[in-house]
Amino acid sequence: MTETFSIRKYLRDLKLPFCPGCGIFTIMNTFLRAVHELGYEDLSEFVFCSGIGCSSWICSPYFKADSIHTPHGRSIPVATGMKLFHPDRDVVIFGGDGDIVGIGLSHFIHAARRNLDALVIMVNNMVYGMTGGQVAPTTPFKTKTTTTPYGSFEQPLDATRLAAAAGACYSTRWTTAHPKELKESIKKAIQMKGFRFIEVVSQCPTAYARRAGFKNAGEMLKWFKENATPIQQAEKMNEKEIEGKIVIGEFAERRRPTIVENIYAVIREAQMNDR
Ligand SMILES: Cc1ncc(C[n+]2csc(CCOP(=O)(O)OP(=O)(O)O)c2C)c(N)n1
Ligand code: SF4
Ligand SMILES: [Mg+2]
Repeated sequence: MTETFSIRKYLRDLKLPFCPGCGIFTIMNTFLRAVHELGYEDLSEFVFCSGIGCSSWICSPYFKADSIHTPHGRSIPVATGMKLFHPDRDVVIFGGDGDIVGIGLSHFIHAARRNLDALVIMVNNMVYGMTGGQVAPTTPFKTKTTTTPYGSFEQPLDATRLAAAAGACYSTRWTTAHPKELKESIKKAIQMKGFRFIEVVSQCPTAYARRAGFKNAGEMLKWFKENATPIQQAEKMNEKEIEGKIVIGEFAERRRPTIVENIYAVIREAQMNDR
């Protein structure tokens, strides 16, 4: 890798729709930097899939690549069809927390269980950003949003732990304040097989920050840095100590047959038995 990194190489010449200070810029940049460092000259080996929401705009139509937008929450089932039809292409799904583990939660669990050969990158901005900042399944307890003006009364979902428990081959969480670790995880995940999940806790200065008590994106990044707790350390802490922390690191790493491998193995076996 001698050539210097230029994000433009992988992007169409279009104006990006994200607000100033949004964490999505970091995630988009980090993904393309990882791709560059792995030596991909272009994105032709990938197929991208996304749902609806700010985070779902990361890949389509901005990446110079084959990509598809699906209805809200349905990126994983559509990506399953894409992967079964084109097993040779690397499927990458981008989506928001609402998209992937709100409306799309059952697809997420089943894809991990089936071991769909795809990489899911979930932007967890802790809110429904594009629609104005409604509470999401990932909103921290007691946080004020447009639909919880007195604070959320629900405990948030731990998507990374859930993916690990459901059978994901790789499950990891970082924040936008950890771009180096995120980049290394993306590189590792691209080179692995099976269901791979990367959660990125990200700032939404427009629809989340102020209501939740942050002045701006910078304050949110500071909060990410100060509260990020490596999983090895978190495992030694009790429930009270871990409250309000963002547990980061690799939660699962394993190899098991993917759904594509299993389908073709079953077909081969059935054909042998029919002879
Ligand atoms: C079936 C359906 N329900 C609701 C909506 C409205 N809607 C659009 S985006 C969105 C939530 C977006 O939140 P998230 O997925 O977290 O993405 P973000 O904008 O925060 O990146 C909702 C509820 C929709 N488009 N389709
Ligand atoms: S609304 Fe929030 S998530 Fe959406 S682009 Fe603006 S800052 Fe980013
Ligand atoms: Mg969101």
